[in-house]
Amino acid sequence: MSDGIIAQDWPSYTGVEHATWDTLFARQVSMLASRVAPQFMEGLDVLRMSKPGIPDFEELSERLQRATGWSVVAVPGLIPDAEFYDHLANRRFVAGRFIRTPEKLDYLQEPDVFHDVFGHVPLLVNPVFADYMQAYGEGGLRSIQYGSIHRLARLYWYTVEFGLIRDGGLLKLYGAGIVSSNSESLFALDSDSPNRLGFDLKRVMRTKYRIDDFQQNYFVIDSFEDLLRTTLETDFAPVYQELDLLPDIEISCILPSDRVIIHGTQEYADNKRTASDSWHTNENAQ
Ligand code: HBI
Ligand code: FE
Repeated sequence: MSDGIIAQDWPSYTGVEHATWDTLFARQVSMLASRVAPQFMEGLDVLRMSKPGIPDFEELSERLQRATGWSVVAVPGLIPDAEFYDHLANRRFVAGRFIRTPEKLDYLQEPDVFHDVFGHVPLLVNPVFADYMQAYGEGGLRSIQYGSIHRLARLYWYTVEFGLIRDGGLLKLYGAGIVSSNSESLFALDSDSPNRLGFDLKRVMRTKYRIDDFQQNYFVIDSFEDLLRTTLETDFAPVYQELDLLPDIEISCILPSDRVIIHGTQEYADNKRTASDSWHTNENAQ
C-alpha cells in the first residue's frame, strides 16, 4: 500500500506562511484557554507549539514520540480511508503541509497544516486520547470488510473533529474542527442554537453530518477514558449488522432516548435555511 507521505520541506515555507500560522495560533490560544479541555493546553506546552512559525514535523515528532509514540507526517491532502486508517493504527498522524492564505483566514476547503497540527496534534500527547486514536485506526481498518467506513467516519466526525467533553460542571471543546476555528469555538459553547447531547456510540454511528457549516448537534463525552473504554469494549461486527437495520438520524434531530444536556433553538440553522430559500426566491424572481 503506498502510504502517500511527502516531505514537509520546512525550509520552503515563506515568511507570509509562517506569519499566517502565528496569526491563527495567537488568535486561538488567547480565546481557547477557558474553553478547551485542559489536556489540549498541556499538549501545546509539551510540544512547545508556541514557538513562532509553522512547526517542523521532525521536531514535533521527536517530542510527541517521547510522550506517546506518535509522529506527524506530511501528506498532500485528503488520502484514501484505508491509508488514513493504516497510518493511525501505526501511530502516524497525517497532516497537510500547506497553509491557508492570509486573505482566507476563516475559510477552509481542505484540512491545512493549522487545522491538522494545531487542531489534532496537541491531544496526541495525552496517553488516553493517543490510545483512542490508534484504536480508532485499527477499528477503521476492520470496518472496511463490513462496508461500514461511513459509520467510522461519523464516529470520527462527532468526536475527533467536533467533540465536546465535560470538565467538572462545564462543557469544554476538544474536537479539532472546532478548536482550529475561531467562529466555531465560540458557537459550539456560547450559541443557544445547537443541541448538546450525551455521547452514545451507536447513536453517533447512525447520525449524518454536514461538512460545510456549524454542527447542529454536538455530542458530549464524560472523559477520554470513557471514550476509549467504549471503543475497546465494543465488538463492532454485530453493531454494524444491528445499525444496518435502522434508519440514519438527521443532523439536528433529538431522539427520545437521547441524554439532552442543552436543547438548542436551531435558530442559526433555521436562519441560514430561510436566507438560502430567499436567495433561491430572488434568483427565480430575476
Ligand atoms: N486524509 N489527510 C487526511 N486527513 C484526514 O483527516 C482524513 C483523510 N482521509 C479520510 C478521512 N480523514 C476521513 O474519512 C475520516 O473520517 C476517516
Ligand atoms: Fe481533521
